[in-house]
Amino acid sequence: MAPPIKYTKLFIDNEWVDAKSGNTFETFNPHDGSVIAKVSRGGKEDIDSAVSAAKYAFHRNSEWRLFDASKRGQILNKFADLMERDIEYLAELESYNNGMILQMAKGVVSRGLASIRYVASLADKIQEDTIPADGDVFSYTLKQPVGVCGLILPWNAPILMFLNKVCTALAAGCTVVVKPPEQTPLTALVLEALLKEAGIPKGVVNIVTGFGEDAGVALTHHPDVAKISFTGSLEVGKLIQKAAGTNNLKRVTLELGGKSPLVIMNDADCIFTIYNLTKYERRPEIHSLTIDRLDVEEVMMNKVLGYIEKGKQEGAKLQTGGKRVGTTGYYIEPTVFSDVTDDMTIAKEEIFGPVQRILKFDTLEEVVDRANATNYGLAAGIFTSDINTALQYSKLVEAVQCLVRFYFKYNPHVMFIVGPRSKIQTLFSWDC
Ligand code: TXE
Repeated sequence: MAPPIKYTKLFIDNEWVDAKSGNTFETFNPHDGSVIAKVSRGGKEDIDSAVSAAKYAFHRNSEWRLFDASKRGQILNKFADLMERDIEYLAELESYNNGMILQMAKGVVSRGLASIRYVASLADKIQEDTIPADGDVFSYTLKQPVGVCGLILPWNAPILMFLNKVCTALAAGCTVVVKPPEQTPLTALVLEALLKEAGIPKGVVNIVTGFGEDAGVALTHHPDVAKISFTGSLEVGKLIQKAAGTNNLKRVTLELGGKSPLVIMNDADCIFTIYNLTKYERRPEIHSLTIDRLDVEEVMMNKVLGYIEKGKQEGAKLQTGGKRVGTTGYYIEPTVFSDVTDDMTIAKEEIFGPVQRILKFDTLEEVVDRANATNYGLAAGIFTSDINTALQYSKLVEAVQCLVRFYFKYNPHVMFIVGPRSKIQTLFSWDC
């Protein structure tokens, strides 16, 4: 049964309001493409209202600014308690609007609770330095919240992205305007209701649901926004960086696309089966434990199917999958290509869907150079029994994080493959 939809309006200055334009947009259930709800579509005027509310709440004499740092931590812990109380509903709504399976959504919410409590513990640990200065001088640093933060979220992990950005900004004492993804706006609105229930003061957290080209652009160009934290595409990240440079030089933090090289060394003691990969001496079976990967909307699904066709046209060998599942919803079969070469489109560009590409290499040095030759550097991984190999690869691969002997157990893209050891070292590439 579908979870109840409780919130569909903007949240500005502690009130649920319609967009000034009165406009709304539909949000969909990726499982069957049906409309779940109509949500307020905020634009520039609504962003202006939200930013002025956040700016007022950031005034040096405001309730929020006069809070003890420990009280910020207490409110965040109360927020986590409320999320725990409503964990079933949050997980069901995330699964309903984003398409991830319920078990994964519950795992995501649980991880989110842990991250809130960790960040809450830091609120009163932001320490400064005293600096030895010559003469009769007392010199020290004072770390201050940067101000109004614009937080722009993507569709692939709505709750986790909301918590990672909002809770850290609040722990630091900032005020925020959140622009949730137009594909999956619903859980952000529920989280806002829980923040209000937890006692966050008026104007500290504001939510403007809407699209990038109006609400998103207005936020990144607003002169009273001190910082933007963005997760999304490389293309939009460049636009945001440029907007900051041509306006008030606001700070910008970007988490963009990924092309995560996962290296399987010959000494990997994890059991692998690579089935009928013609170039391999062995032809064992792949037992894919992969979950059918949902794309959140039809345009994303068609983009991934386009890459699959491109892979076939350019000569990669389709080992399994490659098609849409059924005719409703946006499911794509877990797909594996072998005989992929670095010059192929599917090797160079990010495919935000369940498409695994298998490439071969000879030496660690070679595979590091090839892994670093992409435009991305988000995550990487390696399976090996040799600690020196693991440490060397982790040091040399250009990625924000490198996982050794496991890989994103929450990530449905990743195909868990079991069976006898492959004889040839392989470079698996997954996007995540
Ligand atoms: O991102 P977009 P999407 C990558 C991945 C994916 C691609 C597109 O490659 O295929 O991004 O995903 C808002 N000014 N990642 O469409 O378009 C938009 O409304 C301001 C990797 O989700 O960048 C949404 O809220 N805001 C990443 C958010 O930006 C703008 C996770 C993201 O939209 C805007 C997600 C503009 N001009 C996508 N245009 C990861 N590392 O996990 C759009 N937005």
